[in-house]
Amino acid sequence: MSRIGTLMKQREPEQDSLLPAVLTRRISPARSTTVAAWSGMALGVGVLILFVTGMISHLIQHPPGWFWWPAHPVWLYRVTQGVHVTVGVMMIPLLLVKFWSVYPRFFLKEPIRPREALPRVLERLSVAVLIGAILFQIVTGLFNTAQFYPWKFFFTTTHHAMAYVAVGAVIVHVAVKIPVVRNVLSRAPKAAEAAADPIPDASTDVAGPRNALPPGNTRPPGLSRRAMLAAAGAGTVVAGLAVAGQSVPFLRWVSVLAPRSGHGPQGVPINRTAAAAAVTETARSPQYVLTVRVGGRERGFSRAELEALPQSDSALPIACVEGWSAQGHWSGVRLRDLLASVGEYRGGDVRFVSLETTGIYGSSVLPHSFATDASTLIALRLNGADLTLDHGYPCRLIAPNRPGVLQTKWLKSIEELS
Ligand code: HEM
Ligand SMILES: Nc1nc2c(c(=O)[nH]1)N[C@H]1C(S)=C(S)[C@@H](COP(=O)(O)O)O[C@H]1N2
Ligand SMILES: [Mo]
Repeated sequence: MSRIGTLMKQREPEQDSLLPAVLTRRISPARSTTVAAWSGMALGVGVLILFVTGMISHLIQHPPGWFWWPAHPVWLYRVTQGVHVTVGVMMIPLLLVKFWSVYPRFFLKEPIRPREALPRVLERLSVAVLIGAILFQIVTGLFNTAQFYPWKFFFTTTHHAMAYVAVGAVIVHVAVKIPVVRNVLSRAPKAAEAAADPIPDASTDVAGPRNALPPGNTRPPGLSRRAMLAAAGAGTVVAGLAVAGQSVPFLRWVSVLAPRSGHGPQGVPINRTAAAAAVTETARSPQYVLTVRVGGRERGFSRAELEALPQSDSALPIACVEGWSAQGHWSGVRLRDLLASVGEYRGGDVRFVSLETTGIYGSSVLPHSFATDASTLIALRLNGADLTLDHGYPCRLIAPNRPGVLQTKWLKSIEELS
C-alpha cells in the first residue's frame, strides 16, 4: 500500500478534525470540529433570536386573541426588529464559515455499517433542510429589506412558514450534535492552545516541499483554528455594523450597506412617497376632510379644524419592519381627545383608512390600549414643521411601539370597530 494510502487509513485518536489527518494538514487545521461547533452554536443562537423577534413582528401585525403587546417602552419594537435584521445579516458570514468548516465531510466516503445507514441518511437530510431553510430566510429577508414590495405578501408568508422549518431543523441538529458540542465546550479553555499545537509530523512531505516548515518551526501550514474563529467573529461583527446604523443612530456613519441611513426630509426616511401612493391630488385638495366615526356618531375635520384643536407633542420612532428606524418629534391631536370630541369611545379597536386606494398599506387597525395612550397622535407636524406630503400630509397616525407599516399616512377616516 502506498504511503498516502496508509496515512488515509490512520486516524489519530485525539485529533480535532472532521477529516483524515493527512487531509487536515493539507487543507488547513482550521477546518475543524472546534470551528464547526462554535460557528454552529452562534448560528443556532442567531436562528432562535430571529425566530422570536420575527414572531413578535408577525403577532403585532396579526394579533390573535391571546397576544398582548405593550405600548411602552415606545422603542421596544424598534429594538426587536432592528435586532432581527442586524442579526439576520450577521448570519451571512457565520453560515459561510460553518459551511466552509464542514463541507469536505459531504464528500467523505467512509464505510458505513448497514445498521447506521438510516440514521446517517436522516442526519444528512436534516442538515440539508437546515442549510436550505437558513439560506432561504437570508435571501427572502434581504429581498424584503431591499424593498421588493410587489412580492411582499408572498415573501412574508413563506419567510414566516420557513421560520418553523429553520427552528425545527436547528433543534434536531443540536440534539444530534450535543456530544460533539459538549466535547468542544469541555476543552474550550484549551482550544486556543490547541490551535497552536504542533501536529507531530506536519513537516513531512505530505504537504509538499512548498509547504515544508523551516527547521524549528513546528506549526502546521494553513490557517490556525484560532485565526479562523477570530476571522469568523470579525466578519460577523463587520456584517452587523454594516447595517446596524439604520436603527442605531450613532452607528450610522459605519453602516455602508444599510438600505436606509436615517436621512430624509424632516430628518426621517420616507418609505413610500405620495406620488407612489397616488394621493398627491387628494391630499392637497381644499375639500379634504378627515372623517371620524365613534360611539355611533360621525364628524368631518378639515386640516384647519384639526389645527384648532388642543395640540400635543410626542417623541416616537418610526420603526419599519425592514429594520430601519428613526426618532421623530411629532405634534398634533391626541387620538383619544379627537375621539372624545366626536362621541363616546367604548374601547373597541380603531381602524385607520388612508386616501391611498391602491396597495396593501392603505389601512391599519389599532388596539384600544394604544388608542387611549397619551402618546398616540393624529400628527400634523414632524420635527418642528408641517408634515410634508410624503410624510403623510394632511395628517397621519403615529402610535408608540408599533411597526412603521401600521403608522398609516394621508388619513381619510378613523372609525371605532364594534
Ligand atoms: C433563520 C432565520 C430567520 C428566521 C427564523 C426569521 C423569522 C421571521 C419571522 C417569523 C418573521 C415574521 C413574518 C411575518 O410577519 O409573518 C420575519 C420577518 C422578517 N424578517 Fe426574518 N427570519 C430569519 C432571517 C431573516 C434575515 C436573514 C433577514 C434579513 C436580513 C430577515 C428579515 C426579515 C424582515 C425584513 C421581516 C419583516 C417582514 C414583513 O413584515 O414585511 N429575516 N422573520
Ligand atoms: N397610506 C400609507 N401609509 C403608510 C405607508 C404606505 O405605503 N401608505 N407606508 C408605511 C411604512 S411601511 C412605513 S415604515 C411608514 C414610514 O413613514 P415615513 O415615510 O413618514 O417615514 O409609513 C407607513 N404608512
Ligand atoms: Mo415600513
